[in-house]
Amino acid sequence: MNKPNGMSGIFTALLTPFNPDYSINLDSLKKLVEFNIRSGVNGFYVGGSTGEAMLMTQDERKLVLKAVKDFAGDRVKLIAHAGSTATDFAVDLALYAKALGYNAVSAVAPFYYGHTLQAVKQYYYDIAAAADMPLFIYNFPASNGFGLNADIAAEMFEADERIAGIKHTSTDLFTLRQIKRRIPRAVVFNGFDEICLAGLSMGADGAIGSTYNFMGSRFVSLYEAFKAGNIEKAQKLQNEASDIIAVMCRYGVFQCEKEILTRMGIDMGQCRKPFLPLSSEGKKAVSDLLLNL
Ligand code: MN9
Repeated sequence: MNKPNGMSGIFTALLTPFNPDYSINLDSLKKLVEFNIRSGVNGFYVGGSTGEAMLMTQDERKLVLKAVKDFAGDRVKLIAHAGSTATDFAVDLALYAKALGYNAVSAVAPFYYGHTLQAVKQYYYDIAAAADMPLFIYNFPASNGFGLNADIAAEMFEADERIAGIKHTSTDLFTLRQIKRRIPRAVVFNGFDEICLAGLSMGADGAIGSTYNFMGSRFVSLYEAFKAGNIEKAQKLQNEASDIIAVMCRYGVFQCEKEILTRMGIDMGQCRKPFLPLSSEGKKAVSDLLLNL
């Protein structure tokens, strides 16, 4: 399988807007998709951590995958996150995304049971074989203890050519570099927005992140500045964004993102439980942030 086309640049890890009763708010989802496409992002990562997919039923996850494809069409690249605790659920979602015309699928390692490395690898091989399309490993060690290193990655890319890339949600950028060095065909996305520029400078092909929901144009400028060799401009954009993200981390990243977008005119609702609602201090902090956006 060849390197997938157009899989680079800034990808928004889409939030899922909810109605007051916590059902999915499709009107707002459409607005969010349009707003992000207008901001110039290259693609969407749909149904991941940011999308609260782990707090949704299988049918709801499919509903979001379908709605985003309907709204976005072929205007941007689409990666469907299909990861789950059960291989069968992940395969079901991957097949659904493929039928919808998604460009790639991705999956976080199976969480909760603390599986053996052998079992985790098999989970990815099963998804790749069933979906028969480019698969991005979602490497997020802090969430499930499974951390990809260059040796494991090299073995997996060697074993299945459909394994196309990695969403590297880790501050270990030496590992990112080692992966790029060992596996030239690997497409690697940086996963923490606060180190986007660092990830790019260590060889990432692009970045997938939650704060791009409302700061997409800023990170597109950062990416372009980096590519053009204008590091000073890229650093300025990163540092300003990092100051904003630092405040958000204190009060809840997704809650703050939803509050910001709601105040910008896209009604995002609350995060699902067990996320707590944004505190009054958090709302005050968001008001201050909005003045500087
Ligand atoms: O998809 C996001 N990862 C998680 C990427 O939320 C686990 C990031 O965008 C972070 O939300 C962001 C703040 O830490 O970098």
